[in-house]
This record gives sequence, C-alpha cells and structure tokens, in this order.
Amino acid sequence: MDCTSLHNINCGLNSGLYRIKLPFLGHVSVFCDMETDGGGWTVFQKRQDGSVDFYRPWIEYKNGFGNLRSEFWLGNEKLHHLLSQGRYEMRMDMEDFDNQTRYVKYTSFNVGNESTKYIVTISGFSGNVEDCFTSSTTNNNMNNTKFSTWDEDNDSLFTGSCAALKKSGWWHSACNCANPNGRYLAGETTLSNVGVTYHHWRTKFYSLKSTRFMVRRVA
Ligand SMILES: [Ca+2]
Repeated sequence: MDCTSLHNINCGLNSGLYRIKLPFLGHVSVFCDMETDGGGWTVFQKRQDGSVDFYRPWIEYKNGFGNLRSEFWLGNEKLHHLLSQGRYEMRMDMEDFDNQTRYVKYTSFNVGNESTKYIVTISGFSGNVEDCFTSSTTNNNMNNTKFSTWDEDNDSLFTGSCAALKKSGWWHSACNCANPNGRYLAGETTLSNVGVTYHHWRTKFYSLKSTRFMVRRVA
C-alpha cells in the first residue's frame, strides 16, 4: 500500500526505494523514509541540490518527475490514490545552508482527484517553526486550495497566475507562505518568494537547501 505497510511488516528496513501497489495505478516506485520520527513515511517531494527543474506544466505535476534518488515530485495522481487508502498525516522537513533544520507536521492530509484539481485538505499543525500551511492569514492558507501550474491557473484568490509568478507548481492561494517547488536559488536572494522559501522561518528572500514532504498512514 505504502511505506507505512512496509515498515509495519519489517521495522528494520532502511530508507530507500521500494515498490508499492496503488489502487488503479498498480506498482509504482517510491522513496521511503524509514528513520525520521519513527519511520514509515512515503516521500512525495524532495529538494536538495537543484539538479531537477521544478517549473513544469500540469501534466508533469500530474504524472510526477525527477529522480527518486535525488530530487522529485512523486506526482499528483499517485499522491491522490496513495492517500485514498486511509487516513494520513503529513510531515515536511527543511534545512538551510547553515545546516539548521525545522519541521512542521499535520495530523490530517488529503488530496482530491484531478476533477477537483487535486484540492488539498490539511489540518492539525505541530512543529518547531511557525505554521505556514494552515495559519489563518487569509491569502496564504493552503487548506482547500486547488493545485496550480503555469499552464493551469486555479488560484482563485489571485487575479494573475501565482504558479507563473512564483515559478512553481503548488497549491497556491494568493500566493503562499512557502514555495517549496520554487527555483533552487541557494540561500539569500533579492527575488521575493520565487526560491524554495518558507516565510515564517528564513523569509521570502531565502531559498532553502533542502525540503522533504512525506505522508504516513494513521488509520
Ligand atoms: Ca489566478
């Protein structure tokens, strides 16, 4: 089903690539994090060195891209079918170029199918940095937002295209409080919220060294 079931079968497994079987899609390869916070996490986004371009159209965010051994987006279709198997929590880990780390975690995370434009529902924050995804700041709250890419603008709160402006496919509202699929600008930048940003930590003028998003089944 996912990395959670692999971990439940054998809690001694290492982090790495595994094959899982998803409803409708069959066997797919995924990267499992078997160490962080008890392990059993299926990773759906990873940035670490700028080796992969994340400014891509709808079809590529739908199907996934990149390299599971380095940087990748698992794909909205796979993410939707993965999450349809139960109730999932979500965790995001990040690191800056001073080797500091922060994380945020949500007790509930789900993504709709393509006809909903992969609408995300997210709630139940905890972590060691201020919440950027469900804080009540109206224009930045990611809960109940649709996915947008430069060729498919679904950010109804913004008259232009956040995806085109911020150079990323994401659940943009107007536009965001974090831009994890932005350009890999590697540290301080004069570009506002175009890099791999998390505003409540290193501001919108700092592009992080690494990010990792992952989900774990809780029921
Ligand atoms: Ca718009």
